[in-house]
Amino acid sequence: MRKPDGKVVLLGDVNVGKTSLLQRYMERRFPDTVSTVGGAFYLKQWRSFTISLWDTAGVALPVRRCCGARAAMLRVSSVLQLKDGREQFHGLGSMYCRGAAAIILTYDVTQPQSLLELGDRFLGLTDTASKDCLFAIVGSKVDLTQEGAVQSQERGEGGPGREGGGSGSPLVPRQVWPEDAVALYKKILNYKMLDEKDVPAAEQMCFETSAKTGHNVDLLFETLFDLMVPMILRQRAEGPPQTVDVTSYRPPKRTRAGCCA
Ligand SMILES: Nc1nc2c(ncn2[C@@H]2O[C@H](COP(=O)(O)OP(=O)(O)OP(=O)(O)O)[C@@H](O)[C@H]2O)c(=O)[nH]1
Ligand SMILES: [Mg+2]
Repeated sequence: MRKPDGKVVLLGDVNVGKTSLLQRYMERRFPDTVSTVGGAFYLKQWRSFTISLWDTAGVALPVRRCCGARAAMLRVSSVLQLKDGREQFHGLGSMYCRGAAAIILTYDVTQPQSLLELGDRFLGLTDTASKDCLFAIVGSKVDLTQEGAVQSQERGEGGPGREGGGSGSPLVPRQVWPEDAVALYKKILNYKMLDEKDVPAAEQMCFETSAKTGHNVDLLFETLFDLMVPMILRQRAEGPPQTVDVTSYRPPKRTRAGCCA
């Protein structure tokens, strides 16, 4: 089987809406979710490319509550003890990011702490991503804010016939502003030692979305896919073949001692 041509990973604190964003994009609906354990992926065909979209857990359950599959994951990950007593599968997060062509750092526009966590806790997990990795900063649940609700109404998003039509939830004041997301984007460039002129502009890579109404969800993924295409083509031209060519395999010669030459 061919390896996917590119990998996109969603990272972010627990409950920010990573799974909902992916389900809105891939399944065109807004179903109830349960907190993700470990990770899961979808495959998306984009033009002639296959792209894997990885969902990850915002935080792992404490070790003492782990059992079965979670305990197995624990064995392959280094556990980081956080100040508030939670434990994080630090190794798993960076494992999911390995080779990623794009990372979606997700926060909740009504929860400022969720934006801070991206810089403090999640950015370090992206060290294993591809050297050309793209970063999108994505505010979720914008339908919960007054202006988000109005915008969606004006654009007819989440209208009748779509699951989760309209917000329906009580509106809350926005707590994170687009400038805060742009500041995080610049912090990432600093961390990665990238020059602003060599990467897409912050304004292009910061999104406010709603998985509930669908606001900006297609735009987010499709902007990333379009930006990934040149990278995929370059990797194809430079890199090793993506499939194993069994016809070119020659068994190693055997020496008298019976070892391989
Ligand atoms: N109003 C509103 N609620 C949302 C939106 N996206 C997600 N939610 C709700 O937020 C809660 C958490 O959503 P998830 O998608 O499970 O969050 P997650 O980031 O995957 O959480 P973990 O898997 O635990 O890390 C659920 O109750 C969702 O219904 C949104 O755009 N608008
Ligand atoms: Mg989830």
